[in-house]
Amino acid sequence: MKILNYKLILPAAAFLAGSALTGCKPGQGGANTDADAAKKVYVAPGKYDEVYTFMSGGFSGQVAAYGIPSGRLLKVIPVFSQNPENGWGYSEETKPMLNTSHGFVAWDDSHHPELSKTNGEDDGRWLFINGNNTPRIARINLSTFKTDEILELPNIGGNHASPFCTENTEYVVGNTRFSEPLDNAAGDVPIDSYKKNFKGAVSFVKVDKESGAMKLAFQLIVPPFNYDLAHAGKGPSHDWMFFTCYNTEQAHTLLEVNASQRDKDFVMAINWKKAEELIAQGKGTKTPAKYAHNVYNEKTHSATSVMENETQTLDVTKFPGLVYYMPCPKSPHGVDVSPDGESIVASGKLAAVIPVFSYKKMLDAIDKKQYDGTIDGALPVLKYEAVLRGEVKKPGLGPLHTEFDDKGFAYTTMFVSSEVVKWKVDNLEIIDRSPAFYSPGHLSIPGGDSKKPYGKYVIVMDKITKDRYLPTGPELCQAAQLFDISGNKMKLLLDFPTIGEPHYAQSIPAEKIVKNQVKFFKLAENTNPYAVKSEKETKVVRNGKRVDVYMTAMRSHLAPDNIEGIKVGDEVYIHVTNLEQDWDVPHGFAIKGANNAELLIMPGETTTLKWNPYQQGIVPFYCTDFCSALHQEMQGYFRVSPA
Ligand code: CUK
Ligand code: CUA
Repeated sequence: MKILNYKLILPAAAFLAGSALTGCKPGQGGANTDADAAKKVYVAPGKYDEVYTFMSGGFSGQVAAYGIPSGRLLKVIPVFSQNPENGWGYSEETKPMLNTSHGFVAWDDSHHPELSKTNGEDDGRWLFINGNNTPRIARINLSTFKTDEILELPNIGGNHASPFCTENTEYVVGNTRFSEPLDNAAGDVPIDSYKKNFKGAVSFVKVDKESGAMKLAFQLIVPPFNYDLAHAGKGPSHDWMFFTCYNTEQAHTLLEVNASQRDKDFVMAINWKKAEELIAQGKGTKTPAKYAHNVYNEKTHSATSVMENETQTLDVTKFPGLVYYMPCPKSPHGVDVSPDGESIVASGKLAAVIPVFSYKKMLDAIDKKQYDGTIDGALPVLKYEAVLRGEVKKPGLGPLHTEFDDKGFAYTTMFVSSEVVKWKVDNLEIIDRSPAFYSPGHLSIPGGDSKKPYGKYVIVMDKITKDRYLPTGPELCQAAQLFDISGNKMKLLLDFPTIGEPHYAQSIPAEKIVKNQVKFFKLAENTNPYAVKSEKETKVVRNGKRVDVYMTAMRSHLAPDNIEGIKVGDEVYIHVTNLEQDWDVPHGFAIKGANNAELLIMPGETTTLKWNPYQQGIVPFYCTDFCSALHQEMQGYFRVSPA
């Protein structure tokens, strides 16, 4: 079957699949809306959820943390987008986080959260997330739920296939969605010189074991395909990364037709250990590249942005043994590695089977040179039959993504037929299927891409909501669905709305996060140059047109609270230090009519708002976060006098 515009037929396919499989009308959707399901998602008042789910905010550019099984939204973590709610990207301290080689970019499109791993298990330390548009990878500190680092990636045209952690978070790895000429070699080339001038680049970002600090270690220059999701090997396959490639036709126009010609595209297997060795031996080529590296320091509570100017590249066609291709039916979108590291499960979104490759057979095929030609005359394509462990037959239409539970089962989303399919990893037999509403993309099982899945739940992220919620005009909320997978049959428990588009989520038992929580920042350790440690130290300092206000916030007043001597045309920096040393006592700060945002200052933190008073008058300011019975008294005035 040739699906030319499968997105257009989705709702129909979704409804059909739903009806056929459950006998339910759309909108009722086979939900087990019974007392048992209600009980399973009920988290009593005052009780905590069992699992954290970190969901990408899609075109909001942020990350959202949910509690599971309740589906309660706990926090929106600002990452790539300005967030007026807490001044992210507005305060002087956080503005550098959004710096890029293109200047200040206050938005992105985030798709794939990835938890850091130790020995192949989620360790609860950091969460990585990709910026798809302006290629970036961010690192969120899960003890503070703050974005601590954002690294731009040069030489790539869309950081969709990203980020994926190797087994001990040695690297986070990303690859391009759109091949393009390397940045430094761009020149003025015609688009139809695609095959000659365009390239892919797989970025290996080294992660420091202690601090989590990221550094672009090297980039592998690969053929100009479109690259899609990937996973690192684990256990026996530890040294390898597996990427899906589509558009191996190398089309540059009308991809919906031209990139769906070949019967098989590829899974690209990269021996990253070997690449690392080659780099260590000095085989890398130093290549000019411009990319921003932004770091938020949790002691100064402020960020710095550095522009890097070089990367190291390896042209994989020049180093035999680095890259192999495994043929994979048809425009694969995802590849997932079983907990034991042996089965490599790819999903061809236009295919009618799920091919499961064997890592052992892959090594054998490499040893025995069981090739089916080469790419660019250098990169071996391994024979499909030689590397295949088997195929999951008739899984449904449009297999996309797979995760694993703790009992030897895999769960795959079917985008076109709108369902989740459960199959057994050892014999590839389908055990159960359940409709999803509608058109699921990714799914997330706690620990489901790790060596040791926790199982119990699967959260399915749907691309289309249609009739699941009260209508909200033309734009409907996006949605996730929670299934109980503790039994033999999957059971739909809950629908819950999400922010932006929830492409993917990673889920982790709550105890791994809760134990590391920072409840407030220690004032004594605050090294922000504008911090004041007591009310006595507050002051207003003028230097030409620049005025620095060193202010403190403490229940229930801001000090100083009557500030005169400001002139029209001044540049005023208000540095607010929150003197509180207790959990959950932020203060806010906002100025009437300031063309900016508010600040939300955590206990022990110093944050700065820049303000340009443009007209004479008395201008009130106040605390925006209800902090005590006397919160409404937490206010003050500026007097702005003529220049
Ligand atoms: S996803 Cu990015 S288009 Cu299948 Cu990972 Cu939604
Ligand atoms: Cu401080 Cu309200």
